[in-house]
Amino acid sequence: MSTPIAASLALLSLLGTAGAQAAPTYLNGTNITVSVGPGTSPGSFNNTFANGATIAKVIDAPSAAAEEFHTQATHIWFTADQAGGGLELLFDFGTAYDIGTLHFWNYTSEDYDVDHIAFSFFNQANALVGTLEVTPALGSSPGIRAQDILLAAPLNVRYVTAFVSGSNRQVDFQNIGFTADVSAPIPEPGTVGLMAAGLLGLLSHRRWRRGAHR
Ligand SMILES: [Ca+2]
Ligand SMILES: [Ca+2]
Repeated sequence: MSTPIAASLALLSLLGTAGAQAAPTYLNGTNITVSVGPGTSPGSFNNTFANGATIAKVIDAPSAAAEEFHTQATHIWFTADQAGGGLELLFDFGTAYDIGTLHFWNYTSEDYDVDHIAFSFFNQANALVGTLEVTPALGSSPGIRAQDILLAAPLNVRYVTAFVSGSNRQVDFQNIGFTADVSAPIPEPGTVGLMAAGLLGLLSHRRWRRGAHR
């Protein structure tokens, strides 16, 4: 007899918690993947790449606040053959996230640091949902900490492409990271109203039927 009321209470409880945010997640090698994209220009990874086996060095920071030192084990160095060339990185988050902060650990001097990053953001269906051009700062020295770039959008991002380049063809950096919340579709106010109206309709219909059977 109380089933419709229980259902409506459960719905209200669900709506009440839908807007609550869990703590943001730092995305790194434990929960996302990275690979070298086909848009990478002709060039050389010098001595830091091992034919792609070590590209995960760009997502190995344990947290957004992590400090890294510039060693063969921690960074990627790419040299494009021609001006304008660069390294394309493809990130897969595995599920959709709303990105809150972008983190970039750059090299510490102009001779080799990254001067430009062109980001493209794609949703679960691989549709483009945003782009961003970044001119990153030099990395701190000697311990390299991330430059944090706050983003209000894009939302619902699963795939990210980053084209990383240097004005002198040199690309050297430690990590790219993202702080993000798992995307949670929240019902539109109109939808909530319709759902509530539907429940009320169900309740009154039950009452009407019970009354009719008396
Ligand atoms: Ca690293
Ligand atoms: Ca530079």
